[in-house]
Amino acid sequence: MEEKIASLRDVLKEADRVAALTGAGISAESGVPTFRGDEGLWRNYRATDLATPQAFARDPELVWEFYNWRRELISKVTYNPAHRALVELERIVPGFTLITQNVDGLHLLAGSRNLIEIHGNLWKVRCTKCREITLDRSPDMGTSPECKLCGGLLRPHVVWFGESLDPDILQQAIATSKACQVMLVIGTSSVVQPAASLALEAKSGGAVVAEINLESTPHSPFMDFTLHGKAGEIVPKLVENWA
Ligand code: BJW
Ligand code: ZN
Repeated sequence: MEEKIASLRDVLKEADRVAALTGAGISAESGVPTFRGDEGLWRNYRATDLATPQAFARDPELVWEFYNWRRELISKVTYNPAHRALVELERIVPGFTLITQNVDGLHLLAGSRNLIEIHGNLWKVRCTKCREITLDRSPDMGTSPECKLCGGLLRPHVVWFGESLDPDILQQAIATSKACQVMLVIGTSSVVQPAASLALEAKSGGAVVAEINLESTPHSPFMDFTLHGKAGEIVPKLVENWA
């Protein structure tokens, strides 16, 4: 493992366009539940009851209860050494871009700035009537929060199943993936599209792709590096002894 980490670090040192694609696993060590797996959110909650536009249309109060519970939980946790290591990588690599599927805001809190949040952000809300997007960090939004501008019902500014990603944001993520020389794929099960295909874009653009995950994923077979273990332990090692 240490050898693999050292050779990936050597590859990173040679690159000036590096991308990282993160998923829920990077925040697991901060105490944020992942979606899939034994401890995952979708084990106790059905995604179709909570994370689809149909669920919100049917029962907005239930969906808000779920998001308030997550707001409350995430408001009490903070970033971990893996988030910090990506901030460090942004500082040392000239063209570093972080693409995250996470909506928890922990990359921003840690200090990442060149960041593309492809599934939105839990701390933003969007009016279902006038579409205004606002930042609101209240841990409890109530179950029928209203827009201050028009009185419309607010919804979380996140991307649910069956919804399209913001086309500009998706384009930015695709362009970054196609152009990078190295992509680190950290803590994602690589099953949700179109996010998962970004690693394929990187690979077919000639990038070295590296997966950091507790376990294998459907994308492991085409990875140049697979590092099995905790993101909070492996990612910081990639930025150690850089000079
Ligand atoms: C660790 C660790 C540690 C743990 N260290 N590692 C093509 C084919 C098939 C289906 C589709 C397709 N195109 C579109 C679809 C449908 C759907 C989809 O992909 N379904 C699949 C599940 C089959 N996609 C969509 O609907 C997308 N929209 C779209 O494509 O629009 C166009 C369209 C419209 C209409 C019809 C068809 C197409 C939108 C997807 C939006 C996903 N939204 C969510 C919720 C966000 C809001 C919220 O959080 O509430 O995003 S779902 C959830 O999954 C969340 C995540 O961002 C996303 C990915 O999950 P992630 O991050 O990978 O987490 P996990 O839990 O799955 O994995 C964690 C990993 O970490 C594991 O591997 C662990 O081992 C690892 N781990 N601890 C390192 N310490
Ligand atoms: Zn409004």
